[in-house]
Amino acid sequence: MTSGSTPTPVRGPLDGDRLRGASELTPDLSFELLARTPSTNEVAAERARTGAHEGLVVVADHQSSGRGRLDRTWETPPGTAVTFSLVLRPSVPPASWPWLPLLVGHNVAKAITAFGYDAAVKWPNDVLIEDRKVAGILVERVETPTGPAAIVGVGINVAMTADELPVPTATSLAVAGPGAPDRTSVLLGVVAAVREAYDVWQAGGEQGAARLATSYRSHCATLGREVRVELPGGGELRGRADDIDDDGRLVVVTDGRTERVGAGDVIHVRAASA
Ligand code: BT5
Repeated sequence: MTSGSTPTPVRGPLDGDRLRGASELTPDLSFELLARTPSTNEVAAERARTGAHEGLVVVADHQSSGRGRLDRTWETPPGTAVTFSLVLRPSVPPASWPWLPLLVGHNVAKAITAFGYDAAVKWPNDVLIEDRKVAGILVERVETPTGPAAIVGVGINVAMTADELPVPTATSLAVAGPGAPDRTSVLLGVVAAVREAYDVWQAGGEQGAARLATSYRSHCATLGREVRVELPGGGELRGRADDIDDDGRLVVVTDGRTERVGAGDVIHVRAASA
């Protein structure tokens, strides 16, 4: 199902009634549905600064100027994607914050897997199906009068046809297999998975942190692969992705040396065992 001749998947607006129902049933989540907005991360950051509680989910039916990391853009044609931002107010120690983006990527991948896809997370938090990006995550810290908040932005390609994919490295649920779920179901499944995992992690102390690290390591598609890492300041690193350390950094073995990378774009070159 990867050709441009794939029939156009069913389109329709997000279901506001289902989101209202979910808000009533799950007190730790509430949904604010916007028909169109430039960036849900910007709206959610503003809501957090003016007192939004943990668990507010700002959803755009269409996001017109989505942001990626490092001033890059996130493009989604109307009616084809899930784009939302979840406000969190983590109480874990500051040293644990770097794990939050990894937790989100891991659990978005798990939620997509639960819909029947073979999804995996590429360090730190790109979600891939067959090595193509189906979801991107942008976690930003904002200062608010009641302490720092995390804005967890998630974009998932749901109903795009092959012709609508913004870049050749992208895929969508509709392209990856027949019978893609509707956008509202994807949104609710993903938000619930992330919120639950976050609560378990927060409540679990050191044990929770260790469990997350073990689970992330065992599902991360990057480990064991030959990688090229484009570093944020320019320059790159080539080697074998050997581990994720306790601070969430990628450990790369290159020419017998061990380097730890806290941020960067990873390109999977080939499987180490190939
Ligand atoms: C990301 O950045 O992957 C983070 C994307 C976060 C988007 C969400 S949507 C809700 C919330 N509100 C926002 O404004 N943002 C968040 P990065 O790793 O920098 O990847 C960006 C790169 O992915 C672009 O430069 C393109 O090459 C590619 N790209 C753009 N749109 C894409 C798409 N829909 N699917 C796959 N790849 C895409």
